[in-house]
Amino acid sequence: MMSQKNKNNNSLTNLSKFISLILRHSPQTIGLELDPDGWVDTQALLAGIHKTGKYQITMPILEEIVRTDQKQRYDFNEDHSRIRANYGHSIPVKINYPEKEPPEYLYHGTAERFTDSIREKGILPMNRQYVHLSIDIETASIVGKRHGKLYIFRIPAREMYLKGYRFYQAPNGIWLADSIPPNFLQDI
Ligand code: HQG
Repeated sequence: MMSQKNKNNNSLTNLSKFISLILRHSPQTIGLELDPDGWVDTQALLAGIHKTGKYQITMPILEEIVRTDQKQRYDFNEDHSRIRANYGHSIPVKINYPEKEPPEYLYHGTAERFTDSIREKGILPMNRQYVHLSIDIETASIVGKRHGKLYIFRIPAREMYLKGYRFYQAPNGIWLADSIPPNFLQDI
């Protein structure tokens, strides 16, 4: 039998997934619009989610979700009057991710069925604004398995950087790039 604690965790996870949907892809679902830099009014988010009738949400619950999120998916502004997603958007938003020199290698976990297309066209942002890259193989495995049978590409990020390609870092250590051309895909 599922414990109360698990039930609570599951419902917080579902709520967090819904918040991701709103803040990354589809704010119009609850009648919101993102600012150009991705922010929405926190009270409007709470009211909009409440109105769906699907989730119990209060400011303390939202603050707990933001604070405890394992991947730092969300941020409040200083006085918590606004909130945004830190990465993963499909909507164009202007978040000034710091451009940084990456480590020698980054990794991209994907599904085997995408690899022919990736070898041909490179790694593209697809529905998102950026390609998301992982700092290690373990993290890339988790990302890739979401899509099916895991395949991991190694990316010589430092070499690309020295050749003029830009890399950015989201607040949680996830690396972002505009795209990875086929000639920089390495098998591991
Ligand atoms: C693939 C999650 C065919 C790409 C994760 C990936 C991450 C291609 C899929 C973050 C392609 C897009 C992002 C091409 C790329 N042909 N397929 N040319 N180029 N692809 O979910 O990187 O938990 O948009 O390999 O953990 O999997 O939501 O990107 O398989 O951090 O916070 O197209 O989202 O974070 O899938 O994941 P996604 P992703 P959260």
